[in-house]
Amino acid sequence: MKDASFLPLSTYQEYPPEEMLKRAEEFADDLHRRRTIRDFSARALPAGLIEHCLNAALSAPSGANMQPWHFVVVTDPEIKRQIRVAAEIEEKEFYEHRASAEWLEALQPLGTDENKPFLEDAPCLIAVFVQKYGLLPDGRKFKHYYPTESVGLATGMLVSALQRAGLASLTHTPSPMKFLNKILGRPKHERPFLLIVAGYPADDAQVPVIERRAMADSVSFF
Ligand code: IYR
Repeated sequence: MKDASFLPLSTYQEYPPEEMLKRAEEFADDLHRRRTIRDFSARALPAGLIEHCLNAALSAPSGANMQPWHFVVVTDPEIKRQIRVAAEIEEKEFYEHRASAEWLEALQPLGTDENKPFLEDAPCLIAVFVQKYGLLPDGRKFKHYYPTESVGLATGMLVSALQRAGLASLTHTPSPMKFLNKILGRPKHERPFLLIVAGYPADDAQVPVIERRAMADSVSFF
């Protein structure tokens, strides 16, 4: 086995207990203020902001530290248009034929349909890909461990970072979304995982009236 090498932990930061509580509470409050939105403004984003949010995502833990992800940031209007056209074709099929009655019923409170103007309106789309395996420069494959879980963690951190930065976001899953590989030139071993739409909300943005489950319904303590 290859020798592991270690260094002293130098980045951990301890806080006094009251400060820990305050930080934890403020962070939770901030995340609870996040709402998925579908009405985006075309306002441009501060330069470098998305890069910082992506940098947060790149800190995610991953199976055997394989970091099995790739993020594609799209701000080019023509590429956004291509993504919208392709997504709306799939979504029309979904709403008219593919979705079960049960699924459509579950989506009813969200008020979604096949029209996806936000894919062009929003200043920034981030396509997240899972690499099913790694590729060495000579083309040999190596195994990735827990790739889906790892990319889920990184994506959650990205969504949290966007919120912390003051941006609104939408976690969008046109289904199927293989068209993203073609439009964005990603290789076959990368599976589109999620399309994140990021930007400022439109002035008249509305959100559906939905509730978050109470802690007692989602968490058990022993
Ligand atoms: N992809 C479709 C349908 C959809 C599915 C789920 I699960 C959602 O949480 C929301 C929408 C769409 O984007 O409209």
